[in-house]
Amino acid sequence: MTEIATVSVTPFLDQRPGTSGLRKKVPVFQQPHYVETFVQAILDSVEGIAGATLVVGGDGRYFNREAIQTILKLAAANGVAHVITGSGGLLSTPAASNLIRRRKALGGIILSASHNPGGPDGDFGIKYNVSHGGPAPESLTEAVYARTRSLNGYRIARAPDVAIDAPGRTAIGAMTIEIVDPVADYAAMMEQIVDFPAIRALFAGGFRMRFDAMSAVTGPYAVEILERRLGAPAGTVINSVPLPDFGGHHPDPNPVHAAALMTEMMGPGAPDFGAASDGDGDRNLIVAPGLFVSPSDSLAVLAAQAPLAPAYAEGLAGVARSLPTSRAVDRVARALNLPVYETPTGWKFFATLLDAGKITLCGEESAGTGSNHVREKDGLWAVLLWLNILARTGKPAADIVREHWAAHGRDYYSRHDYEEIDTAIADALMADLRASLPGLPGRTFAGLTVKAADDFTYTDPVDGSVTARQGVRILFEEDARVVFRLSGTGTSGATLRVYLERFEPDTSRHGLDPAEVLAPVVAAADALAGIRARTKRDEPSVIT
Ligand code: VG1
Ligand code: CO
Repeated sequence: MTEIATVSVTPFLDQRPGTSGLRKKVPVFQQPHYVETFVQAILDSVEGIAGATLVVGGDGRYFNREAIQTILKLAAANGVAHVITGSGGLLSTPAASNLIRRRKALGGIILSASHNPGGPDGDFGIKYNVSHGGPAPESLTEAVYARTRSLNGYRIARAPDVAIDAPGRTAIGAMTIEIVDPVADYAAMMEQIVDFPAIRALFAGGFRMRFDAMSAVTGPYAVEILERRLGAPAGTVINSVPLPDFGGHHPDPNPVHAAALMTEMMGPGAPDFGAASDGDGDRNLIVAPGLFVSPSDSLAVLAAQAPLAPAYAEGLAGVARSLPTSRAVDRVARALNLPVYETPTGWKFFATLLDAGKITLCGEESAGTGSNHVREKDGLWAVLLWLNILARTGKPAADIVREHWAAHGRDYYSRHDYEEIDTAIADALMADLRASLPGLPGRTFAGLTVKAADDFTYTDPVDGSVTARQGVRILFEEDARVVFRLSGTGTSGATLRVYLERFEPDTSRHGLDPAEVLAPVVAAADALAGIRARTKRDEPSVIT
């Protein structure tokens, strides 16, 4: 008989999930009872845990293995009947979402801090996904948070660690544990969505690609799909072995953190196509030889060209983007007469729209793109859809983008992040900005005149839930826009994100440097919010 212990605890008061689950430094999660308390709060807050099937897995970062063993013992003690995990405890976020759906699980516990660095001093995270495969809605994450502050104990099985490194079955007490190949179901799903024969023919014709898995979870998925099933040459996928510290890098697929890939793609003899993914495999970076494709543009191109893939051959029901994502996809929607939705940041807001069949594709400026195939963003899926488009059109990636701009206009775009600023300073900046909103229309900043200014409140068109204070947006008469918000995924201090864009309809002006085009918008943003004076920073920490 497996002994079930009840352990008393003093609640932790800092376990409030952010944009995508609870994220903290590894040493915070390593405190005695910390993981246990948060997971017990999840198990207490979700209805139907007794007898349920759960999916559990993570991106392989430092502390993944220990956390999984703890979660298995908590699940067993709380009456979960069956757990499905990937061998080694590995599951990319989109693969976990797929498993929850395909296996009709009650939900899943995903261990990741996504694009944040890993290792003993890096970041860790835990989030809960519900039965549709997507992140828990805010009503549930807030209930979990309330529970963490009130519970006084957790239940855990006193059992030895179980072996999860190879596919098979094991158990803790009455709870069975099924260890699956993390890639198999996901790869099978991709074969149903995109045109594998066309992509296979593309590679057979000598098409060269570089995929940087950034020493994170996507490596095994990319090797299996790109190299084994699609015939890309061995070595197409680099940094393909998931490492607990991601080789010391930031597994964030943007031009700054994927610098080696960018250098190769901008240099002589660049491959025909470059891509990268993040820590947990839900983000994607797309780069053509000599041309970085901004995630907002990538979403717009995919929306315009998706019907070239078998899964979307009948067209799209609609599209959605998060507030700070550029309006490029709106222009495609207008041209195709499709509904377009603007949501707060974070994938959880797309789930109701996808479930209701209102949209087929959606995305975020932070390199997240996805569709109705799962309820998470999906990095490798976006890369495969791009390959499908390249294979079926026979055009170089850069031509696809330039022709897109010629047809719809170009939304020059950039994001400026000010990381680890003092929380009080960041809060005051946002509060003062909010207070100034009513007086802004008609005023001019750095030559740009404010047309409209508000703090975004979202009303979900499906379930009617209202989410307020999701970002300050300022629209200028000159068809430029700036959005300000504070990050909900950081683990130290505050991160101010400033999202900048400007529309340019004139094709002869589509080859300019985004920094040059956006300079007046940057100046206006500083004049509006006093960023430099308040933060005492001359420059953002990261520009993407
Ligand atoms: C960031 C991004 C957001 C994304 C979130 C989770 O959130 O801006 O678009 O959904 O990370 O992505 P924030 O609150 O820091 O701006 V991931 O790849 O962590 O699951
Ligand atoms: Co991620």
